[in-house]
Amino acid sequence: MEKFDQPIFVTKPFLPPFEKFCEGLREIWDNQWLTNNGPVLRRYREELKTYFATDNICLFTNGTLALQIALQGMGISGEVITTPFTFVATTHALYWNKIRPVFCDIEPETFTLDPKKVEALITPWTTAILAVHVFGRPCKLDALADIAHRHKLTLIYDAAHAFGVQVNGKSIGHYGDLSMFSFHATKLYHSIEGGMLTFKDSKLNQIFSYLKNFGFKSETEVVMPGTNAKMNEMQALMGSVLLKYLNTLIEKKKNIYTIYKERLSAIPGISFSPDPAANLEYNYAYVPVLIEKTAFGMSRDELYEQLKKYNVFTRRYFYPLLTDFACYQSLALSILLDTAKTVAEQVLTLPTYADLAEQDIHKICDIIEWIHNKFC
Ligand code: T4K
Repeated sequence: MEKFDQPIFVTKPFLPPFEKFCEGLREIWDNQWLTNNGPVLRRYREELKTYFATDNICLFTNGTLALQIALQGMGISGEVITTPFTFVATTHALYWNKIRPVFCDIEPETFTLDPKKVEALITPWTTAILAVHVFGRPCKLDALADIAHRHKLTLIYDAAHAFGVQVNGKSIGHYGDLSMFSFHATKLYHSIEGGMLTFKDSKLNQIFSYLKNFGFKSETEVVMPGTNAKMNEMQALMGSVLLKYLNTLIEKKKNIYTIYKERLSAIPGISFSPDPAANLEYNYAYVPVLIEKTAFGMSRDELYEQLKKYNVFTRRYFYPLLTDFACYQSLALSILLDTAKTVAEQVLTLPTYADLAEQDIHKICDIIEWIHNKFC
């Protein structure tokens, strides 16, 4: 089996035609306005308001700071129930707000927070649930809303992976009290770096605007200890230009996902999450598969290493579990995280990006099939 001539990475940012971006750059040059709530950002925010059908939108320089500010602005404190199967930024945002993360196990099918296990973790100090629509798969929205309502907890979603996802015809950003989206270059949709909050309580608009700009109310008044988390004009321009490509991007990603699923799900030891339910418009942002060692013939880690020899650089999102990182290892666990552990040990995310050629997807599948046949 031949290896690829060039490395195939897990993702590659989608870029608009060069001329399209340059048209917008001309405006920025003419304005000589680069950041601090410039005209391009203000226009982009209006476009997003229309897309999300809400006025409650705030833009940030990245998703991590957006989430940190969300927690600060909503006054979340004490303990927050969250998932260990996510990118480190989810838990770091709690840490920066001096909040204790209480880790709950995940569901085996969608890898999202398991609502059946949440309630037992609630204590008098619990103030919120921070769940993650990991890989863009929605959490159990109704069950989590019910728990949050009954226990008077704030329900926050890390929707970093879920831009473009719709549930019951509504954007996923409409569920829970607040959602954070990441527009990092590696995401399905991006603004080079960037982040966004959507939320229910319109009073938060003002608070978040203060917090992302040092707490300034006017030139001489600072009303809260804010930070600098503003999105700049170049980021806003990229986000605005790419918004027009969103549906095309999702279509391309869906096609890639479908080919992988058709080709690989027949191989023993490789499994995919169940197909999205009828009420869900999924964004196919990632292609996570589980590799079960006995049936496949080698472990996920061995396959990950083997694939590198063919110039295929998959990723093990999200391994290790957050609870295994040095900075969180000492946190006491209230329950076993068996499903999260298994998923973290078996998960492999396969390359997916808009210009990944069909023949290359088939070649990646051929290589995986070949490795399986050779070792099994
Ligand atoms: N919550 C969740 C659940 C998240 O997943 C994330 C971020 C956040 C919160 C925080 O949001 P941000 O503050 O980032 O907005 C990447 C991203 O940096 C990170 O945004 C993302 N999650 C995470 C899942 O993935 P790495 O360390 O895997 O990135 P890196 O640099 O290894 O890139 C992955 C591959 O992409 C590379 O192998 C090559 C390719 N690549 C990357 C970049 C940056 C390119 O081809 N071009 C590029 O410009 O974290």
